Amino acid sequence: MVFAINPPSHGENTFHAFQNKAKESGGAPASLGHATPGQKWEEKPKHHPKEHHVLVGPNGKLEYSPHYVKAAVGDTVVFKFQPKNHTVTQSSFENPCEGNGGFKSGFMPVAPGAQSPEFKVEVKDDKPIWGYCGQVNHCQQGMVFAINPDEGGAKNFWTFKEKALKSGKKSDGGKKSDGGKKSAGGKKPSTEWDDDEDETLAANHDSLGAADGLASDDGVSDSLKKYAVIGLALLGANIFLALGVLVIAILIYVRRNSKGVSTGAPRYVPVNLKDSDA
Ligand SMILES: [Cu+2]
Repeated sequence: MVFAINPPSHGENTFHAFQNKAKESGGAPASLGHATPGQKWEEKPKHHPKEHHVLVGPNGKLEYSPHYVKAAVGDTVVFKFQPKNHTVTQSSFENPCEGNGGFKSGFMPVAPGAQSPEFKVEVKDDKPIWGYCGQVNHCQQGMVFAINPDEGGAKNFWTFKEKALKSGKKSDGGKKSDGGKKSAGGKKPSTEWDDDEDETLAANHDSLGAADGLASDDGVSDSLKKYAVIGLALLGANIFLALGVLVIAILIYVRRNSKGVSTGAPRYVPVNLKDSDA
């Protein structure tokens, strides 16, 4: 099934000759004009390398979006850093929050509204690639990613993330408030549960962040700061108001007293009455 526009009716390049060439090529797609004799069509279409885009910390969240990607060998995963200060660091399935000597973006501080710096990871084989954010306590709050995890098997992204979350709890003195939830049903955690967990952990992290001076890296602690400022302002306003009321009260008191002495007294002192009576 071929066609031609304005083919010559004589010579080598007639439509008929073109059609015959198409038939000779054994059903493979014929290309107009370029079908030189002896040219063989490749059996397997070549894979065109793709770029997979992953946002690092979108909307201030401590996560990569998407959490994991499926990429073919030769593809590139482009990490785009969103505001705050994150990293893209390679680790291993066994130790999600520890570098394994592989790729490392280093810290990427991004101001709100600024352009997203990028970090590219080339997929060289089809083995899973695991990674995390190296910012203090981000990995322990589940900020991990994977390329080609075994989603049908044991080494899937969600198990990897659980490991990351657990690695943060060890240093917390064995606090395991979520133990019950996780084992219930033995299923992968739902996203809803994940969000809850992130929030409680984020709250825990705030005190830590404030303590080690990294509070500004956290949106949550930023809002806490705001509340603190508002609270202080309110307190200040209250004190100011109280002082004002006190000053007014003193003024009124002083004025009343002085009235009693200077202006009020001469008018109503019954001295005149006494005088007229007498
Ligand atoms: Cu991070």
